[in-house]
Amino acid sequence: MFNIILFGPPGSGKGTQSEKLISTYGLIHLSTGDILRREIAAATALGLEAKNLMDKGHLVPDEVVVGMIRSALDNNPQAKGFLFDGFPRTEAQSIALDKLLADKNTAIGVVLALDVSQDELIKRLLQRGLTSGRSDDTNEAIISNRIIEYQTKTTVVANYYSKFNKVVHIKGEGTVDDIFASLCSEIDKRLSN
Ligand code: B4P
Repeated sequence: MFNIILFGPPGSGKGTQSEKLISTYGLIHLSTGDILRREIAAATALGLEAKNLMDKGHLVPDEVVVGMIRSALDNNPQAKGFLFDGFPRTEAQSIALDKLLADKNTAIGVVLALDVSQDELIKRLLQRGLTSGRSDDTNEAIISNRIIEYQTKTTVVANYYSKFNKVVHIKGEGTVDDIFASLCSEIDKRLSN
């Protein structure tokens, strides 16, 4: 099993690159953002709680997202590997993920961190907001909150995995195909070892 965390600030290209990576490597895509948006669309109790937080640019509580990931891992016993997109977002989520994977005799193989400047992030998210219908993409103040949440709560995830030498930084600006090639090169190096 080979498991990857695709890491980076909101708008760094995680969702975009995930689509390409899962079809190339046959991984199961676990995007906590996508799972939460499905809960919102289905108007579940969890979705209503999540929408309230997401619309302000805040993170959803750790126990909620960890529970979602636990179920997804349990529901895919035959997976060749998982691509975690937008998860973990806090140190508590990182510790919980490592434990869930250890219980299944596996671990994170690599954390691929997309580096993108703040100006570019804001530009991309506002652009996406024109068509995505996502309420968290249309307002610059909410986008700024998401970036602050990332800086205060999520950058620690890279520090956490750096202690285990698992983090590789990738330039996240340029064409989607060039960034994809850089990501594949790092994955291929590890798969051939
Ligand atoms: P997510 O769904 O994870 O959304 P995101 O970080 O905004 O987007 P992503 O980074 O995947 O977007 P992409 O770059 O692909 O989270 C949404 C919210 O859910 C969070 O704010 C939080 O409230 C909640 N949540 C999710 N997970 C959570 C967790 N674990 N714990 C707590 N709360 C959680 O795309 C951005 C745009 O850039 C697109 O329009 C794309 O076309 C464009 N783009 C991509 N690559 C480009 C390139 N190379 N050049 C130009 N444009 C590019």
